[in-house]
Amino acid sequence: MNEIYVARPSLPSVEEYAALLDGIWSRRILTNRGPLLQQFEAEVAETLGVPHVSVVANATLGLIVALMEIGAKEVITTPFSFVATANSIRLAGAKPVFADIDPVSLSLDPAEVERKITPETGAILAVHAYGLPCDIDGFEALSQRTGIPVIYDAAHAFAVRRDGRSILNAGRMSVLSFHATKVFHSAEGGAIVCQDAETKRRIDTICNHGISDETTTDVVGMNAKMSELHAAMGLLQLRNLPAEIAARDRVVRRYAHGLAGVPGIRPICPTGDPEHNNYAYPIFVDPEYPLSRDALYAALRQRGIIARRYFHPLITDLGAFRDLPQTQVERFPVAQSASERVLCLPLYGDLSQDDQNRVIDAIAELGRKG
Ligand code: T4K
Repeated sequence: MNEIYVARPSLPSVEEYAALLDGIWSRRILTNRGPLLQQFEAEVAETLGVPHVSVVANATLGLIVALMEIGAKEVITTPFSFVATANSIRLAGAKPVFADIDPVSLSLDPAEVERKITPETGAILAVHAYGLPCDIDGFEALSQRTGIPVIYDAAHAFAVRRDGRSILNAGRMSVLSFHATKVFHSAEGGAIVCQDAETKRRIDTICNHGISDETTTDVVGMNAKMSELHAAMGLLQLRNLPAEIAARDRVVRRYAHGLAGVPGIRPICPTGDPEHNNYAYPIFVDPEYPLSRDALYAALRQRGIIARRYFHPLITDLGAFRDLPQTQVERFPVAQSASERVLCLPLYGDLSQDDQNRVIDAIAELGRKG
């Protein structure tokens, strides 16, 4: 029996990729803002409907660069995320301060953030978890009132819109992931979205070791550049994006239909919403379901279905973060509850109907037997 993974990257044909590799071989420009990278950056901006994009080697570096650009010393963020969110704060030399999340969006709650603001707070790093938009209006108001900039970790939010506009235009900057497991990928990669050319210039400088010309390095930077080989993959994947999102939409509808009658199984993301990107299929395993979330996770694994508990444990319970003064004394009840109940089911465009039926039938059967 084949294993069914939570994510599976879509791929262009080897021939299409080889055709772009031919150009790279003949030019011998492999990195440092080559022609494919520049074309990729322009096409990403156009696809997303955002003014400025800086493509980077991955979202973790993108987050670090965004935080370096702001120069924050203390950053308020969520404990309910992939560890990269909090790692980036520490790697940028800042102190993470955690606040609880909203029970519906599963993203940072602006009211909880406000309670954590101190004179040292330099930025808010909010995550659009599973591509569900944060309370953008709440953060906009908070940012205007306090002058504290908001950065969005939009690793999951490629192509997500609200009222017809990209949510990536909110806040000071948004950071995307183009990792292989995402809706849109370039194997490894990411991007920083910003609203003005001057900010983009500074971001690009930080991404290139802080070098602004051959003899000038006025800021400390790093290497966050994407290679031409990754840009080639990204360019081809952009062409595949509408088909991938449409295929995921069909998978999501089948889950919604197949799991509708299973008591205690509750989908978290919308079904059939053209503004959502169907990045993941997280469900809540509620008390009416006879198995706990962890028991369901283990039972599915025994059947070769590798669902994932994103995000468990909370970042604040991970060894790298639980010894901070704040996390030793404070709990985050809403985030804790979400972390104990969420399970992400396999979702990708070419998930076969047979494989998806295996997932649905297993959850339904375990729900009957307990
Ligand atoms: N912020 C947020 C909110 C994030 O979720 C992430 C990353 C980041 C920031 C940082 O973005 P990057 O710096 O990575 O660009 C995966 C991804 O590696 C990670 O990118 C992602 N979030 C996170 C939620 O999931 P793992 O350790 O769970 O991945 P892994 O290797 O277990 O892959 C999951 C499944 O996908 C595997 O069981 C099989 C399948 N798979 C995976 C890869 C890599 C494939 O079929 N092919 C592949 O190439 O972190």
